[in-house]
Amino acid sequence: RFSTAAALEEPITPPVTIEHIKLLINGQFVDAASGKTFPTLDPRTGQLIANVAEGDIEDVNRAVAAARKAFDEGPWPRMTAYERSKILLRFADLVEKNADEIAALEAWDNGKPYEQATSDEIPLFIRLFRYYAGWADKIHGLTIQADGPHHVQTLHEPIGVAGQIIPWNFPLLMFSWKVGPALACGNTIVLKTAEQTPLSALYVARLFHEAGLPPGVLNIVSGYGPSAGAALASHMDVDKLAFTGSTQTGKIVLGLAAKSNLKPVTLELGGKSPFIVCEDANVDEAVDLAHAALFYNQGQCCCAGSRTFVHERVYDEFVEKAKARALKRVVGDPFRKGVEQGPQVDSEQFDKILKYIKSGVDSGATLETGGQRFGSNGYYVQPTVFSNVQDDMLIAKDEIFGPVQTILKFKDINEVIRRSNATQFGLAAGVFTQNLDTANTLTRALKAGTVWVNCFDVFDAAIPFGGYKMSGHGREKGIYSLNNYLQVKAVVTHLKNPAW
Ligand code: TXE
Repeated sequence: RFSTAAALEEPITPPVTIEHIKLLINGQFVDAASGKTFPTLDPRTGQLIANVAEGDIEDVNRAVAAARKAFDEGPWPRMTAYERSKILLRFADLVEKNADEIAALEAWDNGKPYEQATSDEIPLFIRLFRYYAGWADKIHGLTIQADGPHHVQTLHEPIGVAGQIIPWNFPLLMFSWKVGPALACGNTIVLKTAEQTPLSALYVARLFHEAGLPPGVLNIVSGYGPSAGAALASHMDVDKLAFTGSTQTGKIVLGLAAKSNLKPVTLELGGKSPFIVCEDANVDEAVDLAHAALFYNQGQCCCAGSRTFVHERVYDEFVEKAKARALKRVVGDPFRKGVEQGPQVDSEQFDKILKYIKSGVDSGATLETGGQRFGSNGYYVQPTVFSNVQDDMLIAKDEIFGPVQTILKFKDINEVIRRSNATQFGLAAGVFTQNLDTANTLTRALKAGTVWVNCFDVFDAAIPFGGYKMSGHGREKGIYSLNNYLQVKAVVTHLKNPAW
């Protein structure tokens, strides 16, 4: 069964000391204007890790002013792209050198297994900055053949001050997806971290300055959403907003952007992604992949494969094996070796998940395993599997954002396409089949920003990510993200002698 809950009683001391708890404005770590702080808590115990400066409207104003000055007066947007690229590369090197400490902060603040932060999140973070360092000096416009005596070209210019609001599930990855392309394009930034996980961004932002980033180019405001976040989204001097978080808050920030200066907004929001196991699938492989697709990061992934559709011919075998796999999942202190699942990020998420589990039981789904908190300390939840889930149950419709697998049965491909698409979300989908025609039919029919075929959660820096429908607007990563941070200026010059 699960690893013993008793082992949670004495949390392991994380291998890092906390140095940065202030806001980063104009290259300086400073207190909040109000002098206020807020607690960031250890999800293993609910105890205090540190009190962090709490940014609010006045701090956002100061940070935006610093970013504006750094943009308007330079040198950042006017540096050669090669110089900017070298700073991004030096930063990536420094993160690599300090990877263990950064991973420890990430695991401590968020609750994710230290080993996973080290093996997945930090390497993806570094790779992403190296990828965008490669783009910095390859951003350019076009020359265009237009009718009439004109020489026409486009200039691709940075937009200006980017406001960025990130969540707590992958604090570093979300930092990289937003900061990497914005800086490569020559923008300046005010980034608000999630109140649950302010620590790792402050650490890496210091490394950015060591790497040579000029003051004011990257400002970090820790704080709450309705105060600091809303101030950023509605700021008249922020030229572009990028947000990752819940669909509900996405609607709020889009409204704030519209009501203020109509700044363009990219949104990466929630999901309820189907993971489709076809009748010809190798069941053992499908079980393992579907397990990882849901349980990774304590189930706190926007693209989690949270509706596991299984063909009726392999359904019983799949459910049996999925249950066995969940029972083997090692839950425990994220700093212990071999642990696959740590605590949920905070009491709010923990309570939300337990409520959904209760709703699953009440609505008649079969609870195969789990369903309770794990241990008596902190925010651990047992790996939970429901079978016999019906489309109209809340656990099949809402984003649970926890270690709760819901398994649904299907009969034929048209039915599973219709049911997969019958959701407000459209972030990702997984398809498990050995038949090329089935794979092609599904990949073309599914309304999702990413379709993974016989794989899941592949997060290469070059692959775009984003949602259809209420899972968001725009794409991050890859070449697509550059457009989020560039203005296109058409320059039309009259030609006196069009013959040449
Ligand atoms: O999200 P919020 P929460 C989903 C997931 C989770 C639920 C709630 O289902 O259970 O959302 O999580 C900032 N103006 N996702 O409450 O509120 C906030 O401070 C401006 C999916 O944590 O969306 C934080 O920095 N900003 C998701 C960020 O928004 C505001 C990842 C995200 O918080 C604000 C996280 C406001 N009025 C949760 N209110 C994903 N797509 O991966 C809050 N914020």
